[in-house]
Amino acid sequence: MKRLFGELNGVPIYEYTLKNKRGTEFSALNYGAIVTRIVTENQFGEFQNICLGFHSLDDYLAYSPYFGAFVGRVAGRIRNGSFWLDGKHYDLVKNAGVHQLHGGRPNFSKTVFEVEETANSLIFSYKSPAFQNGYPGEVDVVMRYTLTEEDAWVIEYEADTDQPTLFNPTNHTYFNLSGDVKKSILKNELFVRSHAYACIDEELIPTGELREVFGTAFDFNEAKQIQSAILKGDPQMDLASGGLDHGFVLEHVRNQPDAILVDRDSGRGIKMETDAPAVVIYTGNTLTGDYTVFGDKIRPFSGITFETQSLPDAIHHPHFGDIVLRPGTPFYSKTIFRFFVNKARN
Ligand code: G6D
Repeated sequence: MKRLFGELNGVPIYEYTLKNKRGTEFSALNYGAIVTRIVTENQFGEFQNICLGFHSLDDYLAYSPYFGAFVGRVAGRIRNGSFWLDGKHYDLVKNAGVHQLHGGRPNFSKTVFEVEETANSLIFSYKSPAFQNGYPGEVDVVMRYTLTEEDAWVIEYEADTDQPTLFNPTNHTYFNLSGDVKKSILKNELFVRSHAYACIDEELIPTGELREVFGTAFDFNEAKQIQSAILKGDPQMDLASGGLDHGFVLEHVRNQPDAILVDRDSGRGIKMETDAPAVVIYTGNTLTGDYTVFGDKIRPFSGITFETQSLPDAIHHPHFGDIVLRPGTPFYSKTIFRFFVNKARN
């Protein structure tokens, strides 16, 4: 099912909606593969949208801090917007001071995709031209969102290149499980199966140090309220405007979630599972500006992202893992967000 959402340089922008038998709805645009709404039930049987977004395309064009967006070719910051690969030096488009953020400009979040609809999936495809934003290789990208009958949102990324290049995509949906943008995510309980995170500098770029979480505010191996971590404090959080904006190395236990987020008031929760080596968790620390989200003023901590990926700036830190995409070895990665609700007892 689709409806016209707006028009961009004469190109129609559609909002596609998937719905399952439980009544859960999931909508996304052919622009940026942006997830505009995820409507799920709370413990009282009310269906509400649990992600940040806008009602109009104009707002996405003017304000969006990557709301719901497909991010690529490379998520996060690349120091000095340049890198060496196979003995060659590449200069990238710099869109964060002298650095590159989320693939440069225009990146996937600002791209119009071909979309194919199936009964429970939306399949987005795009051919990213060689040297787009400075990256070598023409890359064929196919990304699929599926909404299952069991309330799982599945993201599958596939890519193929004709030249060695970098590829490390993610999705930038900000969840607010309360269904009410006025409520912050600070009281949400967070579990992350991670023993170490990537330290950042004052420009939010990984320094290369992987620091153990034990005994620090970054230890979410037992679920705790996000605000308790922030109150405990850590100089690393100060660098990120008083919250999380860090890559966590995931431990991955078979058939177990990598992260869990719970909002006790609404009864809603999410279990996140991924095959990606890491997740950048951003608690919306710098969500400010002169705009509204579904009618409410944007505020810090009004959403939280789970940006599954290899650690940011991996190309400059060999121990962060390999994000080089080579011809003949296609990229595949899968992330699942399982939505659940703990119903109120009568
Ligand atoms: C990402 O890590 C970054 C943040 O620093 C940035 O502000 C946001 O995207 C827009 O999560």
